[in-house]
Amino acid sequence: MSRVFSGVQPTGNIHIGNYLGALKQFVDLQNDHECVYCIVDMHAMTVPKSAEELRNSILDVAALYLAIGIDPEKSIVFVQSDVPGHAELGWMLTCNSYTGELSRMTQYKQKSKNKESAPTGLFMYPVLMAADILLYDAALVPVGDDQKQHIELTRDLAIRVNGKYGEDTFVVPEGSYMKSGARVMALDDPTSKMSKSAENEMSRISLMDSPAKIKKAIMRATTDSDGIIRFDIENKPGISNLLSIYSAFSGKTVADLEKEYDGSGYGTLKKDLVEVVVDALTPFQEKYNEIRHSDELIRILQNGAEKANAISEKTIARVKKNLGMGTGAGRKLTF
Ligand code: ATP
Ligand code: LTN
Repeated sequence: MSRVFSGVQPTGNIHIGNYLGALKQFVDLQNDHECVYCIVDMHAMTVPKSAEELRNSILDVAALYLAIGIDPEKSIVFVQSDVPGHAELGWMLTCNSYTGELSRMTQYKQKSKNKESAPTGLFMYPVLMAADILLYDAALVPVGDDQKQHIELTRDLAIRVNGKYGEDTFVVPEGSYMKSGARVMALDDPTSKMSKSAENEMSRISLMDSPAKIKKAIMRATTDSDGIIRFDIENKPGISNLLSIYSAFSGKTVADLEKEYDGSGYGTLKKDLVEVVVDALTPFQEKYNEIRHSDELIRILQNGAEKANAISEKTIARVKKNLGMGTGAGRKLTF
């Protein structure tokens, strides 16, 4: 069984973009893959926040993982900083990366824009992400479209190190992207991606939003004025985004939805979409409230960290051996 790895940052409200682009795949992949799902708190530190906020967000994402259907009996669920291998491998990869390639990362360019001095962590972020993936010998990485460039960098680093130190050093991973949902756009501006950090609350639907908030955001969603329900990202980005969201939640194809709503107004489509989204999110919210403050949640994360550590230590031992580092002393690493 090939291994899957992915991570979500514990930063604020997880939205339907995160769900449809990445999290939904996490659930689907667990039946025929060995899945490792991480809460990447070291990545979240690239944007400053208080200790309390970070700790709460970690548990929020952990509870959400379980609420959407990640099964800890099937998948490993853990917190990144509970496994020291991420930081160790991060340094080994840092020494094999170039400042030029990191400067070209669009996420870094966007997030450091208008800042007088950009945090070093933001610059190094993609190398740590590569370490996350390579640490688990993952073959497949389910993510949204916006992470494609980071996945390419991960592949480049793996291939580079393998070329220098031996082909058995790293498994070269592939990204996995959804057909509908890989890039969910903001409801108030369908030309930019739905984001946790956008100021306007109505630009997104968070997984924990109330039916009233969901209704308000969808009914207000920006559309064009020609009144025709047709998928055409270029000319009709608003309606196309709503059709994609509808399709991803309902399982109906966009073509079927176009037929179903042929001749209907935007209001009808939006009203039905509210129902589809509310019906999909309600069971997640119920499960979330059940487990968010339970001891069970902590036990699952501890158990997950133990299993993740066992895999990580093997990779670290293999990579250190290939790179000529250390002696194997000080830790239970067998070379
Ligand atoms: P944001 O940009 O909303 O602040 P993020 O991309 O910084 O979020 P994560 O929480 O780490 O942070 O993202 C988790 C997963 O969700 C990633 O795989 C990412 O590609 C995916 N994702 C984020 N936004 C979208 C979107 N609008 N559409 C589809 N997938 C998305
Ligand atoms: N960079 C990702 C989060 C992330 C990740 C990973 C995803 C960190 N490490 C490893 C997949 C695999 C983001 O911002 N969306």
